Amino acid sequence: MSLREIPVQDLTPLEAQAELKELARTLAQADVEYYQNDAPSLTDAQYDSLKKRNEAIEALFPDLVLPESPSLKVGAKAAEGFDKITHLIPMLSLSNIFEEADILEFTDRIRRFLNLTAEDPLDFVAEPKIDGLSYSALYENGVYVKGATRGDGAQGEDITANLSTIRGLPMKLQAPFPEKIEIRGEVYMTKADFFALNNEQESLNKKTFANPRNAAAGSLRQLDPSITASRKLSVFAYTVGFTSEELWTTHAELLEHLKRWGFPVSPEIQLCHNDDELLAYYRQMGEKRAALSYDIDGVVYKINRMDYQRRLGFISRAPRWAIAHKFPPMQAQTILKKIRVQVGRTGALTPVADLEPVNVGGVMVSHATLHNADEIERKDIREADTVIIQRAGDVIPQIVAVLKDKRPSNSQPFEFPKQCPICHSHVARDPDEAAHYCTGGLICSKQAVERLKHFVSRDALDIEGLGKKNIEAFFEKGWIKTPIDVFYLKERHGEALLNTEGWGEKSVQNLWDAIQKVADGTALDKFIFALGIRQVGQSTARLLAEQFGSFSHLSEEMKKDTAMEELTRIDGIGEVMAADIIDFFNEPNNEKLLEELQNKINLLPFQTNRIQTPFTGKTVVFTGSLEHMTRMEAKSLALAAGAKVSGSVSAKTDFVVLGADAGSKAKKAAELGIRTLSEKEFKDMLEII
Ligand code: 9MJ
Repeated sequence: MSLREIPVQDLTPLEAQAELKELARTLAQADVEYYQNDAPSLTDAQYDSLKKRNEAIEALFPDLVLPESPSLKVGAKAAEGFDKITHLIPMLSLSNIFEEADILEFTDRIRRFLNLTAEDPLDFVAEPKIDGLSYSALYENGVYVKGATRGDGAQGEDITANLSTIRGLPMKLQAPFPEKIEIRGEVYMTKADFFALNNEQESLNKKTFANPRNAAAGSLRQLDPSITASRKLSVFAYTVGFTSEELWTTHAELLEHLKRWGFPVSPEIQLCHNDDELLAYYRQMGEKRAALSYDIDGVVYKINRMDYQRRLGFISRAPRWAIAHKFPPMQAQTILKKIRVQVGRTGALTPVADLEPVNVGGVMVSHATLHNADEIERKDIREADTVIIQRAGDVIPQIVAVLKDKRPSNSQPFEFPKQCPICHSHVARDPDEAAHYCTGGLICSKQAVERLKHFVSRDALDIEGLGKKNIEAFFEKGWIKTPIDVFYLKERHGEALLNTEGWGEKSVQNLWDAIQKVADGTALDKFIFALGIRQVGQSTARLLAEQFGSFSHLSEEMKKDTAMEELTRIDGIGEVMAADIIDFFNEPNNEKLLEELQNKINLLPFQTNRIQTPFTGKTVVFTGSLEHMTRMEAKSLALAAGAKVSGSVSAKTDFVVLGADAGSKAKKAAELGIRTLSEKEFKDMLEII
């Protein structure tokens, strides 16, 4: 049983401590992915459920709250590249509720806090919760002077120039206005602008965005403001941070001032007088959500009276006077028309469900992932079934349930194909893996096309202008069949391309320039990644580039009997992956291709950003018991200093670090004439005092 499955009240203090640490790490990582990389790894509901569990454990074990606890943070730290701005007043996030019943708890809590009876009037303003990025815009004497992101709530990024490019944001306020005022709201991208941007990005072989929120974040957090200016961003204003003067006594009045000063304010906002009206608003917005031109992920309830807001203040980093009521993941019912099996670039077969198209929260969904054969069997998913599908955030739609009572009487369990649907080669399955593979290799045209798409993709050779659709078209025409053909395209098919519909002189020239750029100089790690060796992702490609320094060295070493040993000595490469790498370099077709590619591409040596140390690239062996550090600590210090750590002494060992009572390894080092170091010498060489 994993820690997370143990009910909070049953956790021992030791388990609680371990889990708090783990939760802090997971949530911090999710923050970085969400705020800085614009690529969330968890859905909102998953994130919130982990955060809730963290809070529940902290409530039971208050002594164990970590300094880096996620409950003490609002968002992510500011990214490198922008100057930091310290907010005049912290920029808060909102606490969340998920259930309708939680409304009563929220309003009850407020009544108790303010000492109001159930009969005392208590008004709320209910607003849609825009799924964008919060901004702060500072105005002095009615003129826009500074813009910031929320960052971690205390400090954000200086986006003064970027924010000023958004058309909806006024650069001057309509008088009268406070001398100094900080307006806060949300930057977002409409659904239509998001689709248009992604289409454009795709045609240029540039990164597409998973959803409008990420597109807005990626567009706003550009170091070059002209890029922000070229993207269509929108804003709403919904609150005020610092103000030199408060001209309003309720939130509703503030919204009127915001409009008068020139800010866009959501037209969906409503004044509510009781819980029933809040609930009705929540349901009404849930129904309206799909029809809105922008994404919302819930609604926000705010206490209307400013004097009440002041009295209520804040709990940790969220106001007590407001709460976000989130929508559940969007689900819909539809018919699964067909189970189709797709072939990927490595030959992996992935089943996909073709659905009767259905609107799920504003997005038409016609496919869902089925992961693998086991998943289909476990959920007993069959063609013609009526299914419930779910779309949460950016996650690919999934099938959550099959309505078995609606199953046709002649229904049959799905049989996974025994032949590749493209090349009809035999399908194999590794007993340790869930995936099935097409064994067709080079003769499978789908694998070939997918490999080509990968070869030129953004994280690989990054050939702008050679997007997925163009690769498919060029493959079909027979112009690009293997990666080397990219570099003969101009010579052999340049004329024909100029006469091809959709291509003009400028776009053709841009393509030649992009290909030439790759030929003139490509980083070694990008090239290794581009080859699409099974299991070799970007980080393994980087490891290989770093360890072997040049491509010729890597391919020479991979042909020797020692290849397996060489590879598995690298931290992060295991035997299975090593076997795939060795197979790749020893396959005769690949050998020829690699030679040709090396003649066409100027491969640049790997640029390491690691500091050079006396241990960089050296092999270190530890033996005996160390006095001032554990073996694990010593090993990680050596790895951090760029060393390889080995368990046994051989002619390839560069250093042997001797602890007390070092035995046979010390003797062997002496025999082989290998340099030995005392623990102190090792530390001195690392410049650790
Ligand atoms: C959004 N995201 O639409 C607030 N928000 O108020 C609205 N966020 C908010 N209000 C105080 N409508 C802190 C955050």
